[in-house]
Order: sequence, then C-alpha cells, then structure tokens
Amino acid sequence: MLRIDCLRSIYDDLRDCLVVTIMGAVAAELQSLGHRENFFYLQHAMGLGSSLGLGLALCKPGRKVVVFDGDGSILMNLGSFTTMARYAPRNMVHVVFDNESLLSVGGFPTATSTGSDIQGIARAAGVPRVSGAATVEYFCSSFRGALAAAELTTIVAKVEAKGPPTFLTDLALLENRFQFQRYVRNV
Ligand SMILES: Cc1ncc(C[n+]2csc(CCOP(=O)(O)OP(=O)(O)O)c2C)c(N)n1
Ligand SMILES: [Mg+2]
Repeated sequence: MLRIDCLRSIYDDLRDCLVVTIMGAVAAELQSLGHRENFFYLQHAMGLGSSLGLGLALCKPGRKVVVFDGDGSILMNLGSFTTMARYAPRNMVHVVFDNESLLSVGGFPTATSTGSDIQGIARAAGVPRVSGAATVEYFCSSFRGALAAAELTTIVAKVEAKGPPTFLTDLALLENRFQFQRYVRNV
C-alpha cells in the first residue's frame, strides 16, 4: 500500500477539517494532491504533529482535526498517546503512516521494523478507538468511520517506504503558517 494512494482516497473528506502533517514525504505528497488553506505542514518539530493536533482539537471542538503522522515521529513522542487519551477529544483522527522507516532522511529502519507495535501502544495508553489498515479500501473506510464516529481514533496504516521524487514545494513555511493561522481564527 502506498501512502499517496491512501491520501488520494480521502482527499475530498478533508475539505472542512483542520489538517496537520509532519514534515517531509507526507507533506509533499499531500501538497502534490492540492494545497488547501486548512492544511498545515509542521516543519522540523519531529514528533509533535499529534501534540499540535490535540491542541487544535481541544480549542476547536466544532471542527474535525486530522493528523498525518509517521512511525519515526510518533516513536519520538509516545507520551503523546497518553495525553491524547487523557483528554480524548471526540473530533480528532490521528493517522500514523507506518513505513518502518525514517524515509524522509534516507530510509533508516525504525523500531516498528523490529516489532514495536504502535497500535498496541496506543491501546495501552487508553486511546478509545484504534485500528490498523493494510489496503487502501480498508484505510478509506476506516478513516470515514473515524470521522463519523466522534471518538478519538488512531489508525495505523502500514505503507511501503516509498515517497515522492522530491520533498521541495513552492509553499514557504511562513506563508503556510500565517495562512493556516488565519483560517483557524476564522472557523
Ligand atoms: C528532532 C528532530 N530530529 C530529526 C529530524 C529530522 N527528520 C525530519 S523527518 C525525519 C523522519 C521522519 O520519519 P517518519 O515520521 O517515520 O516519517 P517518514 O519520513 O517515514 O514519512 C527526520 C529524522 C527533525 N526534523 N527533528
Ligand atoms: Mg516512517
């Protein structure tokens, strides 16, 4: 399963959501499908995508918040699961694309390549809805189910360690930051 195909399958469902991605491959892939002012690509702060998403979800309870995370990133911030579970915002969908790799910096294997189980960690932390996905169809239906469920959900999608040809885009970090901030303020 390719991450870009997962993103494509749910792209239209993101229209009214506040969307946060981690940096690197997933940010470039989502942008390649078409940037929107409700998308924020968190640069550099590796591991903190879910933390940012949690803050947004708590501040904007009337909006769905979607986080596109990575295995390497969430492994750096596993405590985020316990904080997410503690506050359990009903409007947050946390997707972890697990390619068992730090793909964006050259493809070094992560601990999920040797058996660490992100779904198990999320469950143990108390996240109320946790599921896995290994096909695009299943991912798409799980994601739509999570949006409709109104309960904090983590979906761990096992994907190939394949990314876009380049991570460079023409959207500057600050431009994205101010645009997203204005969008959030006005919703
Ligand atoms: C604190 C910190 N350490 C290292 C980096 C460099 N870095 C950027 S993306 C990345 C890999 C992210 O891995 P993962 O979350 O699995 O996403 P993938 O690249 O596989 O899509 C790394 C190590 C960083 N931005 N911040
Ligand atoms: Mg990865």
